[in-house]
Amino acid sequence: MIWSKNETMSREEIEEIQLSRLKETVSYIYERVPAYKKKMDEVGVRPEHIQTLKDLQKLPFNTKEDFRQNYPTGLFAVPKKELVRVHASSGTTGKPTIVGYTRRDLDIWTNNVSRVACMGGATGDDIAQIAFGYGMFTGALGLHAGLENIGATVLPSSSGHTQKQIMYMRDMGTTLLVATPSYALYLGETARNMGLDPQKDLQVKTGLFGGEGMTEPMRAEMHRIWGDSFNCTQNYGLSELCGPGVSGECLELQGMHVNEDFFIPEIINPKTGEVLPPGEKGELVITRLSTQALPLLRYRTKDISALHYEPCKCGRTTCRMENISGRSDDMLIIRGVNVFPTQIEEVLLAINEIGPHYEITVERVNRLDVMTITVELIDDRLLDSYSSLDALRKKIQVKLKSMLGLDAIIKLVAPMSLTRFEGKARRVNDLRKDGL
Ligand code: DLL
Repeated sequence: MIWSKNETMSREEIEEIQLSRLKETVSYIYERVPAYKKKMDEVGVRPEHIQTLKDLQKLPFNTKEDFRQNYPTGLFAVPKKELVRVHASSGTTGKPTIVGYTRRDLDIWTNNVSRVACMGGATGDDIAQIAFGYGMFTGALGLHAGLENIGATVLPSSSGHTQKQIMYMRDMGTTLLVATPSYALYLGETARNMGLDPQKDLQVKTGLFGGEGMTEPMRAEMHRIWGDSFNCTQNYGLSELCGPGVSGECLELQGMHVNEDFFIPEIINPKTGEVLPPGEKGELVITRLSTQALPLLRYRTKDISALHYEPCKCGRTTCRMENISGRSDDMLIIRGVNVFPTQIEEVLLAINEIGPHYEITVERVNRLDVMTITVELIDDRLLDSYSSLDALRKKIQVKLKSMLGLDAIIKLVAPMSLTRFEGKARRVNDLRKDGL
């Protein structure tokens, strides 16, 4: 099912809507967001200079750093009392990135998520279990609203308590699962460990996965668990651009269709900022249109992708972005949570007993991401006392958990035992790269 007729417009129609919304958005931001007006003034661009879609390239970029500098709500275009919802995602330091929505923003967001859900095969008959963590993360409430909007029955089971999730799945006859792809694999494995055959004992026919990338080996594994005819798609978004609902795979699996009447995607060379032609890989930059609370121009997502404009066999004409193949910064996604090494460093540096040398290792164990942080002690006398070592380990764990919301294994090692670097330090060892 195609949710909106705007997904099947001709290229001319799409571009016409984009241009008129772009002009409107640029004037709106220029009048209402002083930080962005200042940036435009610095490069000498005024709203009337935007006459064609190509003129978008005259505008300065935005990054997470702009959110940091304008924390918490300095990039908002409406006063706080006009907001009806606030969400947040990780920032590059201790402070999160705060995003907000007016009533109208929520309605647009919901409809965009409904489109993405339909792209992945969802229908009003589905019983949809949402196994994303409810809270400040945009994933859960975003998919929740989008699925309710198409008439599906939503089960907000949230993440965790995995065996209970399986019980709900079985007893309620869940037909659609929303989760990060790694959690979906873990759910499947847990079902098997509970003596169930997911293909016979459960009725899950559709998976809408996102919040982190799903590699092709992961997709193949999903089919092994849930069956060959399982509708297994992923969708994409980020909090700064409302959350999920930016783009999603349709059942043709030829990349993720961008909701182009609300988002203008560009691909740039991350080093030079130069805009690259369709088909070329680079950093995805997105302009968010028709938004009241937090309109954003040329937001650098740091995600690596490419754009394709040929219409798709599914009938949609919106452009497709290739599934994300990496990031142009060092952000890690661990169990769907965005983690910047700088956040970890900030916690470690505030603890007296440990030095500035550390290594982060992320692996996938039993389908779940496991993060181990190896930290050097300042004084090796601590190694003689098991109880002090254990207390220190726990202290680091608690501080990291409160900063990131994630558990980590902490290994404490003797002074001078970690590798030293002459150039840029390589502190992150991500061993999950090969798919599963
Ligand atoms: O993850 C929004 C979302 C939730 C999208 C649920 C889809 C489903 P953030 O927490 O701000 O927002 O994280 C955004 O997550 O820049 C990507 O690096 C990564 N990401 C999200 N979806 C995908 C995907 C949500 N399908 C960051 N493939 C983004 C690869 C993804 N990476």
